[in-house]
Amino acid sequence: MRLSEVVREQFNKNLSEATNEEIYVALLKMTKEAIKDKGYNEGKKKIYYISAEFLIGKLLSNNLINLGIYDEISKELADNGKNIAEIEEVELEPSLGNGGLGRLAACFIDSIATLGMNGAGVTLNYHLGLFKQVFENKLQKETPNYWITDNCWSTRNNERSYEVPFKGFSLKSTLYDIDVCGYDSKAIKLHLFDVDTVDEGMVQGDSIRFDQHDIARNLTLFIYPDDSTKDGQLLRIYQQYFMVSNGAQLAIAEAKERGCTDLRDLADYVVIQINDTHPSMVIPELIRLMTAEGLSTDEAIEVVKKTCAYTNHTILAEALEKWPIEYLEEVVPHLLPIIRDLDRRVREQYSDPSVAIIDEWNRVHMAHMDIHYSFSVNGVAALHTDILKDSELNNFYKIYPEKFNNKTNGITFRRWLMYCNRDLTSFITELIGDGFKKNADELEKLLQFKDDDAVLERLIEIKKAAKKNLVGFIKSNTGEDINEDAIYDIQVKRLHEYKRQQLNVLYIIHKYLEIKEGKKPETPINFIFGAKAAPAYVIAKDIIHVIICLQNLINNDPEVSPYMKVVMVQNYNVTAGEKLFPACDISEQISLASKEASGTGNMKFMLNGAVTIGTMDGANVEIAELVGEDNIYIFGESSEAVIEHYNKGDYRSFDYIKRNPEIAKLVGFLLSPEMLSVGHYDHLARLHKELVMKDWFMTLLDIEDYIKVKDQAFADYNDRKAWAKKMLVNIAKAGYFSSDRTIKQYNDDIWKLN
Ligand code: 26Q
Repeated sequence: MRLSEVVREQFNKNLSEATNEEIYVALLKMTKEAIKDKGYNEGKKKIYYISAEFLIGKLLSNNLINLGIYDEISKELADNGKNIAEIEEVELEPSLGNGGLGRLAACFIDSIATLGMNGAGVTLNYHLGLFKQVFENKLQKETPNYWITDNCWSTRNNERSYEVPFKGFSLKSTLYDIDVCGYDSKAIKLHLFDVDTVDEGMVQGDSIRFDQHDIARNLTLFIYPDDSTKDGQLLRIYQQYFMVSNGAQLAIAEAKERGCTDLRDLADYVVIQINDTHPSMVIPELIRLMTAEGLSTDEAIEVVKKTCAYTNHTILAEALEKWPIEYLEEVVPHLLPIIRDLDRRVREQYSDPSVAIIDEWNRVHMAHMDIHYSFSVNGVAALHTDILKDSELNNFYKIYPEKFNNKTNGITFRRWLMYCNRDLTSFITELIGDGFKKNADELEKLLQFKDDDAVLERLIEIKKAAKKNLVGFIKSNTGEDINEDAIYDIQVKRLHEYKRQQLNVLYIIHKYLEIKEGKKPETPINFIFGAKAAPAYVIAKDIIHVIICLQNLINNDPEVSPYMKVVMVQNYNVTAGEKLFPACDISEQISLASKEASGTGNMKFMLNGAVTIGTMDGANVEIAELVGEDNIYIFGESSEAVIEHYNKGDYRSFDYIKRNPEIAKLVGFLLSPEMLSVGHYDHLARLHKELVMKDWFMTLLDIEDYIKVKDQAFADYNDRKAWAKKMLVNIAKAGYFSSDRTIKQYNDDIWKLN
């Protein structure tokens, strides 16, 4: 049925007379039906990707593209005086994730569907997601992000509901499903478990505060409610257990429906990928469920060891979950005998206390449980996996070398090229045909145009159009006017000290002071940031404050603003990313080497023709190998050198300040009269002190090299043709980072679906 007919049927109107909201509702209905009509992937064995986060973004256009009807629909809309971009605006973006890990899960289910694999995502139906970020008084404020309405992509599935026991009570789940349509293929489901008793009215006003004790009413309100307090941590355990118990019960029920008559054979029907440690309780839960059905503990453990696989996404010690036993006793006492038994078995075999599950302070190390009781342990980029093997998890690697493997992350090109950069996609298709849409390696064919002036010119034009588009977004998002002919230097990612937004800040101060002294850049530069900080992460919030202060100071200074501007995008999310990646010239990937497991924004920028400035960290290393040193700007100390600094404890930021007056000047500027005229003393002073006295993530270690290399990048930009060649090489070499490649590798090496 055509869209105009659906609109007529639903609203008794012509398409040209319908409102954008009505058209959206009609498209939603039409698209949902089209997906259902195509059907779902099948197979004896099924992959359950369990993740506390699925940062799916808006789905309308993505689904239209994957169904192959985007062009047709946008033409029909245009013929009736409507604009598809305005219809897209109607959809609310769910914020079911923090950042990389959640977005990776979303890219993965797109690829699982596209590659025809039998699979599903399992998560929770957070009613208010993470939080919506607003800036008030130059500070981050967190407000609830409502996204569930009568017209959203999830549908209630009344066929599945499970009882989940907690200490003293149990909760019955309700299931909501979102169909994830593959590109030119069938669909899979994202399962979002919920409880009917959840009450959005618990939230206090426009804040993210609520009563953390009333579990039946608050369980699925927010993702990761503040876990700096005991109540917050208990709620997190309630959430995690609710998620995995439902996931495990679902996997067992479906396995039986597919013909599994003996749970000892479960691994022939089910494989569970544990996305970081957040779903780790699925291991004792599966054992509990299977022993309840008559398996011995030994048998149940053997089955689990063949069914579960674990992905590690971080080496930051503070992000590795260790739950106090007493907290688990308070929430899930029935799991404790199982966890203690798993720990006992480990201790019987290995005397090294560093590989035990329960430590001397009675904390349960979730990652340790995963490694002992999964058959696969993977890191998310080559360097990251090497660091796990050689240092972070070396004691485990020595026991289980065969379990460790690398799966370098990837991104779905459907969203991060074909949807968000339609001009570039058409141009690539003109040049090399559309084979790259199914086989991303074909992008390499672009290399034959490396010296073709007309092609390079077009790339520059396409970039310029994307910048123009971003100018409008920035204006509406921040109120700032930015120059469309400037260099676009962009750092978008969660705010964390290890990602070193503060290093970028110091460069901006350097540039500002240079311009003040009369040294003007040949081409103006826009420095663009987007980042949410965890609500309890004080220094991260101070860094946001400093960026907004610089935006205020610099953009309003007539001596400086013609040459540089700074903007902090409010509420950076998937939708904002779709506008930012295509417009970028320089992609900031400047984490302290060894700390960024992979990064995936680096891949999105590269695919859209940005050139990376980065450290040899995470997947930057693989990007550098692929594009070669002429097409990337690498700076800073190596991961080995950084790890050695930590081992020796010999990094002192104060020494850098003492030794180098230039560095002292940049850091000192944070407390200058200029900054104090726009900012809050407490916040500026706290960050200043942190940088001078502690600087745990070694900002000053790399600052000199960063300034030198970044100055070089800005200078090189002025040779437009040479720069366009770098863009082309980056696009051509991005094929490796398709999540289709990643998922094929997961399947070949880990899942082995039939
Ligand atoms: C842990 C304990 C208590 C509360 C929260 C958490 C928590 C929450 C979220 C720990 C970690 C996360 C998210 C981690 C994450 O996004 N990691 C990123 O994963 C990406 C996909 O693999 C990588 O590309 C990034 O390098 C990595 O930082």
